[in-house]
Amino acid sequence: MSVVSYQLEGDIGVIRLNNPPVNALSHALRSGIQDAVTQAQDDASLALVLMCEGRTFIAGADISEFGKPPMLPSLPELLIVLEASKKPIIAAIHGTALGGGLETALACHYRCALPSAQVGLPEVKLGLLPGAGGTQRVPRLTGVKAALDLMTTGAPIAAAQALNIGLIDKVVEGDLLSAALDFANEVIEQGAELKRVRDLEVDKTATSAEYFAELFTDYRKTLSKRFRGQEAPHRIVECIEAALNTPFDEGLKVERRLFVECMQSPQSWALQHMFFAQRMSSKVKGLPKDTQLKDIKRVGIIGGGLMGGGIAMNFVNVGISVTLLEISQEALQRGKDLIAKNYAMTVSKGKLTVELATQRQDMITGTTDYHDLADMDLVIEAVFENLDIKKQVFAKLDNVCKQGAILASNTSYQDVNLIAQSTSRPQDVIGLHFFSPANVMKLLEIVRGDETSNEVVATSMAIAKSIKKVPALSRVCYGFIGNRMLRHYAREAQLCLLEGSTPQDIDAVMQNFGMAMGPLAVGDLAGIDIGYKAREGLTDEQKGDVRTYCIADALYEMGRLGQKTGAGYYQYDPDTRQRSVDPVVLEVIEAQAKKMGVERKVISDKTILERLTFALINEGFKILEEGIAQRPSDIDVVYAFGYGFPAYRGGPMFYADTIGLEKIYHTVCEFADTYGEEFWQPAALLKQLVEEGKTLTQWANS
Ligand code: T1G
Repeated sequence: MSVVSYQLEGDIGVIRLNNPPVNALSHALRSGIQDAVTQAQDDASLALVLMCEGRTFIAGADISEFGKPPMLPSLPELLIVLEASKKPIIAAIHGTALGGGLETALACHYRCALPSAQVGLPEVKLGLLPGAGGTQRVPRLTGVKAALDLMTTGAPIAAAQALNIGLIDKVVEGDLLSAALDFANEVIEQGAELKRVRDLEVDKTATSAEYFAELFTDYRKTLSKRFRGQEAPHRIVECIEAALNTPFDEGLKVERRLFVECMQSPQSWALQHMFFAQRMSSKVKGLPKDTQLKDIKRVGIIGGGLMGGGIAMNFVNVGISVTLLEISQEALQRGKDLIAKNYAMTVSKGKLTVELATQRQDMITGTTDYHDLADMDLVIEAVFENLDIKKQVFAKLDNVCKQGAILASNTSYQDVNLIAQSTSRPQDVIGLHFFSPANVMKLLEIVRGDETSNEVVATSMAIAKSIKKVPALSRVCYGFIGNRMLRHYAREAQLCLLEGSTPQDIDAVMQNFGMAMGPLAVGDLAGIDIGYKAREGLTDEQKGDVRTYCIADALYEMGRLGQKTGAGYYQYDPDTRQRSVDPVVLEVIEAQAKKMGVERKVISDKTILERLTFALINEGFKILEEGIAQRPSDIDVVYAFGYGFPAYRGGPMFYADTIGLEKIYHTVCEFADTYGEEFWQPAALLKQLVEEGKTLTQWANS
């Protein structure tokens, strides 16, 4: 079936695009549009309508074509053809007109949209910028400030707002084609003016050159904080400055130059990798296409603490009712109060109305009786991280829940197989590991046990999508994907501390690398008591080398648990929670080093970075060779969405290919010589790929 069709409807030529699933501007689509517009120049039509079949207007350039040899017409060339049309072209928008899609609409002479439509320029999320005239046309319609906001956030806006800032001309009700034809006839009756955006000037009324200079300076400062380390946002500002200060065609040249720079940047390759990685992670290898999904209408959650309450919010936020079970009315009330506090915070930020917050909380029913879970379609246990307690909970669930209910544990470490064996239905047991705060963090680690059924795995993936999480499937091992790798990253942070660094040295290196927070600040946020208590149940052998936790234990024993006690690796302002260096910590570190017979020496930033990131990567290779994770990009999803790893570096495994596996392998071997093979055993898969001269991406695609 042709991706572009053209036919006359009365005096109007209608160009219909049909390139599922999102009408991305593939080469075929670009050629088809160009042919249709060219044909229409000489036919009986008086105006043209450009619209799309399927669920949305054009959602952008075809990202799958990036990096391949360019095929003409390019999108910028096509848009020049559209704008030069002798007959007015009306873009009729539904769904999401994004990126090159919105740019196509802007090259048309008029734009109309359904009330439910959204428009946006999300290129910045791919490390790019609108490269088909968007940076030059948008400011001419909306002014500079709205253009800056639209392009640097990449966030879509509703049709009404787009109308308000001048991006579209009309919001139309009812059938889109009929409304667009009516609009086109109106345009004809009013003289069929060719309103080319390129002919407009950026509005400078009542604003001085100094105002704009200051605006751009302030904006750049804000962007440096919000998009720390990222290049594309700053290039967008440069393009918009060009729109303000130079003629249209000059501005297009600036845009083209900077767009090409973005396309050639490792940051963009990494963000494009993440775009596909987060869509790939919900696909389960070997799962039959016709696997039945269970219908999840009622969800039970056990435990109304920080995690349970956050998990409950995910479900009521999408209209799924929750029964929240706690051990007492007091505990239940505490849980509900915590949820109420979370919603109140969202309402105070203007992100939610009071009515909706109330409506969602009303969908949470409290109970202290397990029998109230009998009809639940899914029950998620979020009790204390102790295997025996979890086994007891699942044994109770096995007794009360209906057949076919999914029994899930929010455990972050415990063996899902052992939990499943405490029931008569291991095929219905799975791990759904949420990340704190559970109502905010996007990652959901789905842990399949040896006996977990395909239906339960497939339904869990569907649940993740419905509650707007990004899933990653893991097999059972200690810490699954994320926390297992984190132990090695944290180990190196502790050893660097003991051997010569300070918390601020290490955290500065990792924050400059792009991590949301450094490992020691994260330790203070989570609480030093968490690790201490997790170690309490372990034998000395299980605890591992005492050097990897002696500092943490010393701080714990001093009552320094982190933010919750106002001091940990740092000290915290009681009001602002602002952290600052605490000289006491260095004394603790030096005392432990002395006790361990470790002579402290300065460790370079480069060594700190390589020890922490290569430890993470090496363990990631082991997770792949053991089949714990399905693919390298799933590990990247885990780290970008669960641990604050910079998406513009593509996640730890993509980053490994960026550094080069040979460099990593040889450095790991050097670390083995320097720091001992106990910690630095090169992964077999890493060694194998280096010997074969393959990248991890090539291995994953083989
Ligand atoms: N190109 C190619 N494939 C795309 C695509 C695109 N732009 N957008 C989506 N897909 C695929 C996606 O991989 C998935 O495939 C399927 O469509 C459904 O997507 C010159 C250079 C439109 C809001 O960044 O934000 O234009 O997994 O699962 O949740 O200035 O897709 O089924 O095989 O996300 O309903 C700018 C990206 C490009 C928009 C729909 N545009 N897409 O969300 O479905 S750069 C974007 C989205 C650009 C110009 C520049 C979302 C969506 P599969 P989905 P969804």
